[in-house]
Amino acid sequence: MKTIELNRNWILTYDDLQQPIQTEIPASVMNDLLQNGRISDPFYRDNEDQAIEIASKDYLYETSFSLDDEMINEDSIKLRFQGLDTLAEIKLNGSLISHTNNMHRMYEFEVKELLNTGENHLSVKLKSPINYIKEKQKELALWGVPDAEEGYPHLRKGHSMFGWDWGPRMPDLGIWRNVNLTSYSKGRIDDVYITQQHHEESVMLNFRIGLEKLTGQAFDMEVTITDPNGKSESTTKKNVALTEEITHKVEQPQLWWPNGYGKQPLYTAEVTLLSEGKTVHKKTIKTGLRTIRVKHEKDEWGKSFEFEVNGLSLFAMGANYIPEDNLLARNSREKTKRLITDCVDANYNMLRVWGGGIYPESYFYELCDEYGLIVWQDFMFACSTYDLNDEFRDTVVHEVIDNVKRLRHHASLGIWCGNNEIEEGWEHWEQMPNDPKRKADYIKLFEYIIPELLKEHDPETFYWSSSPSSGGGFDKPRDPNRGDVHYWEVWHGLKPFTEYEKYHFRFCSEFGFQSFPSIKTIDTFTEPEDRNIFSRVMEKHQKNGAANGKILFYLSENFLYPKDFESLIYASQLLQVEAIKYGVEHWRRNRGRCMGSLYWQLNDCWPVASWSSIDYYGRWKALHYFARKFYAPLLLSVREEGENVEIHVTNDTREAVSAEIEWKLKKNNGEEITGGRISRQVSSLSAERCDTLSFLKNVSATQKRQTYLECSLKVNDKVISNVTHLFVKPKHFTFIDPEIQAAVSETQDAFEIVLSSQSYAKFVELDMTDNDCVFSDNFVDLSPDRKVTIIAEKNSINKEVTLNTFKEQLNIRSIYDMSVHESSNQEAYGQVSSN
Ligand code: BMA
Repeated sequence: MKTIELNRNWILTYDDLQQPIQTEIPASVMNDLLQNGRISDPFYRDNEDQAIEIASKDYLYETSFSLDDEMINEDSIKLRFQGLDTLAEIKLNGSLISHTNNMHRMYEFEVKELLNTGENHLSVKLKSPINYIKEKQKELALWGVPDAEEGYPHLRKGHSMFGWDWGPRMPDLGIWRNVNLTSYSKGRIDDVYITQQHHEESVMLNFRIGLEKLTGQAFDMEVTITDPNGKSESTTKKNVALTEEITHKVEQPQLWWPNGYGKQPLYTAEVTLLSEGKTVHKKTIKTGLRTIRVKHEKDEWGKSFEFEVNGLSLFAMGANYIPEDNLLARNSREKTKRLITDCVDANYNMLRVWGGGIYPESYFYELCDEYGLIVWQDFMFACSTYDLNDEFRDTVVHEVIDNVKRLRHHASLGIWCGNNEIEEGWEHWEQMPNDPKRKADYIKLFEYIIPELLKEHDPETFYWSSSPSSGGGFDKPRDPNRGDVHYWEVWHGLKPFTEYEKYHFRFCSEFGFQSFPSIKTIDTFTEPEDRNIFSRVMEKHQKNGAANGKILFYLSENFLYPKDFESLIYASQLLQVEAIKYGVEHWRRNRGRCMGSLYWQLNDCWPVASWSSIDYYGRWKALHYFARKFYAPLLLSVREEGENVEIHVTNDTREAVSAEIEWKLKKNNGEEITGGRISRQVSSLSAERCDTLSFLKNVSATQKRQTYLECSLKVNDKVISNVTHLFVKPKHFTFIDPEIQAAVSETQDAFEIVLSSQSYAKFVELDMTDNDCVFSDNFVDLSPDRKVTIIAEKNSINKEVTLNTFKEQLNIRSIYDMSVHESSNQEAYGQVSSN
């Protein structure tokens, strides 16, 4: 068997293009035009507007390649496209091979009869997706979200490429994944499906192998398993049938665990097809040994929804993942790796691949395997109605089978989910037309066709028909006591952050709050005159209609009016922190009843104001630093209940801990008023209220505006976390100028910043003016008696800098600097009685 890649030497042409463009696969029209200076950056200012015109034309990609006799003489030659975006007419040496209609599936064609020894010519004509959906929409109007181009549900192309409430309307076209030719004689391995049976001391692997045979000759099969230490063992079977089962026992298995619960050892399975002792075809699959189950069982509150890995129920912590770039040709393993490691750095154990985008590249899942992130995988359907005609059904069936076969062996794959929010839409969204035919199509596709396909191709992975859902059949998809919930009353519903506490969802798979990205990111798409959140350019990069007003509403509820544009950006990121932290801490305090928190959203596909915690350029917003804190395996949290202050510890580690908590009630100048210590044993995988403090009844309303609580959690003499808590909204708290000092020194691999302050400082942000850096901690709180050391690893800075440059570029601000302070007069504090 021989494979040649056909990814090099392509040219792009179209009607108005004078000079053809040389390119490579992955290729996209907009990226090729951009790279060759034919269009200006579509992400800059309002350049997005040119995209629809570009996507309203047809384009031609062509390549030539030569083949030798050896390849031509084989019995079969397959031309394989891993991803065509989307409406392609494929010709080989002038003969039409096929028309395609689905970017989410793979296409393979037998082409032996069309190929020549020597030069061959392959062309892919891409038809305009915009013209297509317009035509189809005229024939049959399908409902979809108004933020995307009308008619998008007609085409199996990433929905959000047509626009979303965080995405530009930029439906690029391209050949977005590998193209290759494979020649073989005798036969090949068509399909390998591995299942695992876990026993006390061993795991039994069962291989179901499907063959394609082009000869009557007998084949043998060898299965080799290599463990994470490199030790191999093989099982052989002679004279195999077209479908064969082989079992292989792994003794003393090394189990795969999600991040935070253990290691991620991976095993390699090699399946070899042999004829007369010679290798005919070999397939290699990496997998991890684990069980992942979703427990959806009746209990005292309703019905659980919890992930159980190797028998251990875990609290899912993470966020929702959307496509990383609107121009898909710019994606890379390197960029995805950075994003995945950023998730691990923030203590995630799960990512939800949201259904309105694309099925990610295989390296995305390989990275999730390696780093221990469980993948919640939606099928690519979201917030829309579909017409389940024969053509649509056929292409979706291929799409499902292709992706299930591609992804089912990944250790990280935790759940298949039919779609995003469509069941909820039918039940709760007024704007969704009540169309019985489309509703019947919904049931057929998500509650019959897809689960039937999964029974055949991946019965081991749990299937959930929609997110959110209570189990399907339009049975109260928003029920807080069953299944998963998307909770949007905080943000879309303008409810206060405290509203989260009213609910004890079983699993909150979406909730979110918007913020603006870093000023450095805003600078990339604006001119100075645009830097006002209501400017036309800033509004172009804000896709959720009423969102800027919402940010300002929540701002008015929580903070003083910011003094300038940059302070407003900073404030928006703090609001986002306050919202999401409030929700997560509440759900983690209710561990057991609630078993998951996935905030909306991890990342951005272009520079935009959105719900993300990491922006398009990979810059961490305040929220990502806080995710690291509120998703820490050991979480210290404080909550007020009337006159009482509760101190909670949530322990998501596999060991019980002896928690030493120290609390201090302090004045805004940092002076200690009273304090105490709490010692408490917190069992593994549990949440405990460690104490209820009653000092608040002695603190007057005036004093509350000048008093804060500082708490630290120590385990084994190590401070795990330090938090401060205000008893009034930050806008009503009297912050004194903290006069923050930073002593910066250099070690071989890092810069070390020791922060100190003259009075209480909240949300102290460190940033570099021109460079980017991920700090060991950020947005910290300072008290005069507690210095905080922050490390900036040199390899986390995007450019080599000297100590002097680092110092020059280091910007520090806190909540005090956000607003104008006219006077330093303070209200008198008075006495706080100590009991
Ligand atoms: C959720 C998601 C997305 C959307 C987000 C923000 O409902 O599923 O469709 O972008 O909310 O509105």
